[in-house]
Amino acid sequence: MMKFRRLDLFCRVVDNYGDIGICWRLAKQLVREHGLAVTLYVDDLASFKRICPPVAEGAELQQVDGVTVRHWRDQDGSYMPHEVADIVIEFFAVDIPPGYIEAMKQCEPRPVWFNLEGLTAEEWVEGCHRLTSPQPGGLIKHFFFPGFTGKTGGLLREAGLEQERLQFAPAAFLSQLGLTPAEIASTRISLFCYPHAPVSALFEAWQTASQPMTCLVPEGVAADTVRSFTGGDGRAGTVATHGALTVRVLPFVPQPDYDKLLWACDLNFVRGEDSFVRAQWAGKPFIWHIYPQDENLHHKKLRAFLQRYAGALPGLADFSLRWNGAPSQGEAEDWAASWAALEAEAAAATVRAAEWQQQMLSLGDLASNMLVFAATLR
Ligand code: TRH
Repeated sequence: MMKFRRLDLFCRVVDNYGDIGICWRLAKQLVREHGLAVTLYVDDLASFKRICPPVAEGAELQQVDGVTVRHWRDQDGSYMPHEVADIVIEFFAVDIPPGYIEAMKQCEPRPVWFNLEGLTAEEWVEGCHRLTSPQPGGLIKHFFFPGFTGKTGGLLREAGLEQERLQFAPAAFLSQLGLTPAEIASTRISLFCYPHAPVSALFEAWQTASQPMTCLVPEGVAADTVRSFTGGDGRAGTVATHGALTVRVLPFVPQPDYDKLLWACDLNFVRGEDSFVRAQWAGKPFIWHIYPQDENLHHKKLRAFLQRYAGALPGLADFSLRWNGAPSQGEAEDWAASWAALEAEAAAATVRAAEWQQQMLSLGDLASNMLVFAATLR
């Protein structure tokens, strides 16, 4: 089997943190678990630094956690064949610099070229996964899709993640984040959503909950609603209680700590792609706020996932659709009723979360699956 030594990963930060969040995880894992020399080309070091504080925003080239990080400024410049890696990954179909592609054409053998696509539960990806797309100069691009079935590349997951989760002690981590013993003893919910999420309606419903609840919100998330609930400036450390609900603003934490936050909560509101996948590895119930697309295309993706995940959880399915502004057949009149239906399913949702996690574990992990496939191409 041909041993690959070097891998280059091209990441463009469209907006938010998911693009770099996913690429950073993948880059680190390929170095740590597969011994590859990885160069991550990324165009936005400021967003990168939010999830990985050691990143130097002004550096053209830097080493971070064993990964070579190159600031990808533009599409200009020429490259020599020796600068081209054995495996080249474009994330989300970003355009690799033309000069780099010219150099790829001069490599013998040609590099393995992947377009790592976005995650969706829709069935069509099974037909597109691993498809080839011949390119000029004898180059061949392969589509590689993450997914939830054996006919896809599976999900990103580091080798030691599950072990680390099983050994994790939430109380120490939460008190380090500033939570009081009463907040730690309450029902804990993490809230990571896009600005258009109906948070104020939910806060209202939670204030009349039967048990004390603590909602943990990363700074900047649902900022307006958090400010009006807390009456503060919404900065990290801000906390307020009304009725049964306590809202505490957390700092935006380094990526590995975000996993711990998910492990420490009873229910996680997540969004986009990376936090969505991490919530599944946390083995806890979660509500997904999907990245909005034109003509509500995202509702189709959401329904495709709920069909696979929440077939036996009508309360969770209805709540998720409502949370994303998608029409739902659910009976619930309003948020209080929708929340009550979700709460009534808490035990079943927890069982389902653990079951689903095991199902996803059985698919292997995306990075290893990709390298196994790459080895068949040489
Ligand atoms: O930030 P996002 O909304 O990213 C999105 C999605 O990826 C979407 O698919 C993509 O099309 C769009 O960007 C352009 O959500 P996501 O994917 O969950 O990424 C958030 C990252 O931020 C994830 O890696 C976890 C990380 N994070 C931290 O490191 N610390 C924190 O405190 C929080 C809240 C998140």
